Amino acid sequence: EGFGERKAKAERMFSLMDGFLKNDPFSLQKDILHHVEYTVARSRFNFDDYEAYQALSHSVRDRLIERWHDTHTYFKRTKPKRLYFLSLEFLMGRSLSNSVINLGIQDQYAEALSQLGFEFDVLAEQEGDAALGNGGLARFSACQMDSLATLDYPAWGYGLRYEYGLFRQIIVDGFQHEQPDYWLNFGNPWEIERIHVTYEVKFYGTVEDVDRNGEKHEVWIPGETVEAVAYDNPIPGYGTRNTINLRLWAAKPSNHFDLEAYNTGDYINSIVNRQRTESISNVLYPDDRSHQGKEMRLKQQYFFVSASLQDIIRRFKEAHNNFDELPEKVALHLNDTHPSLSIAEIMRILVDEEQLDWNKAWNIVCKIFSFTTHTVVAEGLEKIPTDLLGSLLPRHLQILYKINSNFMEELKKRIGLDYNRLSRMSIVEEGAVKSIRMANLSIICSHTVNGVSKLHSDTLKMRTFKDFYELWPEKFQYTTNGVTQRRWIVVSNPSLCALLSKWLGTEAWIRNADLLTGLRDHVDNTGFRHEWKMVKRLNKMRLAEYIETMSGVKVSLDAMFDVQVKRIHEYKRQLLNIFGIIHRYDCLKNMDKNDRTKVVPRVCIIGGKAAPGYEIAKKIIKLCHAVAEKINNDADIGDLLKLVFIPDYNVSVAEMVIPGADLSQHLSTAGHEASGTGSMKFLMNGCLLLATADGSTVEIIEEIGSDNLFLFGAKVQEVAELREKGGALKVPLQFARVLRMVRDGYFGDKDYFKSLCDTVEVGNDFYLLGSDFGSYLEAQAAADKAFVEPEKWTKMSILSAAGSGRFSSDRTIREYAERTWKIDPCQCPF
Ligand code: B1N
Repeated sequence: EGFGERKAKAERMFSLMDGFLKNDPFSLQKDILHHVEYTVARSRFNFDDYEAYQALSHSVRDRLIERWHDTHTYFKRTKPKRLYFLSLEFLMGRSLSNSVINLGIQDQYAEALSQLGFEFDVLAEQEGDAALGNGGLARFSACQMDSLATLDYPAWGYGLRYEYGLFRQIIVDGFQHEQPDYWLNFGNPWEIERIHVTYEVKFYGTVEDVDRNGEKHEVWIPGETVEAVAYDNPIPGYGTRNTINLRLWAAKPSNHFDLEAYNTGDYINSIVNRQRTESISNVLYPDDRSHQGKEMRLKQQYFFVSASLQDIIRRFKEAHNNFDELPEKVALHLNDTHPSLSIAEIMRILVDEEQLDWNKAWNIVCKIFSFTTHTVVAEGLEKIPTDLLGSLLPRHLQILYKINSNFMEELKKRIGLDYNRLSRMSIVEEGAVKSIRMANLSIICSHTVNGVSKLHSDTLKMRTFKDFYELWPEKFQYTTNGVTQRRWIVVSNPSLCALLSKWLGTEAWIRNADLLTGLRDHVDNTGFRHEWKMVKRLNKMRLAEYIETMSGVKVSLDAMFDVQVKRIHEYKRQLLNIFGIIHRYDCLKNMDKNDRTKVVPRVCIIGGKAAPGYEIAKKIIKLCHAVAEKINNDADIGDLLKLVFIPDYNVSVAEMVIPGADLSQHLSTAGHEASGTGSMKFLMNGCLLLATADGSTVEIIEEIGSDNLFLFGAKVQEVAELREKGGALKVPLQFARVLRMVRDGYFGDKDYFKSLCDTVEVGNDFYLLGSDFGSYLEAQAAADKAFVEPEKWTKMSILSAAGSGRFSSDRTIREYAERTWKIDPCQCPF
């Protein structure tokens, strides 16, 4: 078929299609009803909210698919350099509102639905979260996908389609219990199953020497084969036709599976065995920042890496015929070390399968990878025991050894025989358990190593990766994290969105968050401030209603809504917050009745999940409930203080909690939070921060000024010194008193809380709760003082949002694209 014929055929098909789908309310209604009848298979006269949601989603999906096709046809035709963003975690949350907003047809849909007797917002609530990730790292991946699409970059995301996302947290008697998140139960309209896009992924087996043209070569003879199937998730950009792809892999048994067993007649057993292979992509590991060397996790990583790279190489070969061009056409980004087996896998493909010379392959490979690390301390870095790796992926282990021995040779030439340093920099860690250091591998092979904030990057250079920094200073960069204002303002805070557009005189801030600085021009306008306060109040109402349904606690809208929501970790110091609340309660109890009138009423809100095996984190959750029980049932305290724990904190809960917060807390011991991205979402929503000088907070201060937030605690430089003092560390009396109350069983469960109390006892207090407590209380007092002057508070709130533009993931992505990936926008014409 010639080009002319193909074009004629395409035009005829397009005319049969009747052009693109139409977006006027009448056409939308027709489409929704069509899906009610033919997709959901319900009667047009009888369908409930969930069925309406399904039909609605399918009509949105159709529109996404059109743009997805056009975008990819355009990329294929223009052959730009592409970015492949490799991440084992994506926290996408819900898709409906986000898609409709990014497609720009929100109003049309609202009207179409109301004519059918439905309300858009009610249907949107029917959707469950896609929770294929743990916390900040995973939500940051999702924000970056939104920005890549919006800024027209030719990018693909790759991930795993876990059948069980992050566990659901339920609270029984104050204790966390985990329940499976079988999120695909009711179908998922946002994915497109590609039954024909499949790859075989191999495991186990042996490596054998073969002779190839008189030369000895190693060849892997695998022992088990699993098939990877692609599921595509369209990611629409805002204000552009570009719709990029997030391709997630699911495991299914290969058709060649266990032929032996079929022949020997063990038919039933072989079918049962197939289910084992399906289980590879079954469940997301719920621990962030701890790596346990589990075989299934390693299998997941390799399954993901192998399928993604086969797909990427296939696409490359379709358009290009020489691997020398790879670095000009392909950028591979490692989101943390989780996908770093990619390095060994691509070497295996180029050397073993494509038969490139090792050195030639290595030179190519070193030009295509970039790496972002989200970890601060060396102990948190990922390591894989060589025993495990060698049995699952014998050829890859050989490749890793060879990469390492080449690197060691080169290194000796550069630094001489400094054996301590050589062993620190080696990819292979000798020791009780010999293992592969995935971070060292990633650094060695990547052209750029990114930190996630300025402070984080300084720590990487001076401590965590000092040896590597001294060898290759030019590799080390930082690109401060960001969040997308589309999700975190436009979707989650529509009233603020309208207010911003009104006073900025434009909606352009939705694609250019720097324009938010324009709010500074209106900060002295009382009319503006009044509207600003009204928006906050509206969001507080929404949150208060939610709190009442979830926990039965009635809260006053006049109280300060004080929020700490994030994964539960000792370093994030939720315990500091709870101790502060106990102290506040204790003060109220001991206060003269007349003085109580001057007290600022507070609603303290805490939410977050503890990793299932993390005992101390689980005790923190229990303590929070125990303290809440006492305070909330103390009639004497009334509205002056309430404490509520919000169960099952996730993306959609965040969308409601964040806009309703007056104050948010970010309490990590300085030097432990690589960046932190929650703070950026609160900032955009005009919520004041109470925070330590850690991670990206340092840069937030540069943008909004130290007068507009409540800063406290030891600085990074002081932390090491304080730790050295150990038992001689000064701790305020109030801290000792609060600790004593918990120890003495004031909140019950004395024995259960003992080990928790021990973690903050003088001499044992690694995260320095005791020594930061005094300054924490001062910051809290400053927040109270500011809150009683509503005009002052509102100004601080406006100036927070006005300074949040730098923390848009659009800025993050533009920096990565220009500096690290060297890719250009590629906008599909309308
Ligand atoms: O990544 C976020 C940062 O804002 C946070 O400061 C950082 O703590 C977070 C293993 C992790 N670091 N490491 C992880 C997640 C899952 C896992 O299996 C580690 N998450 C972070 C975004 O940069």
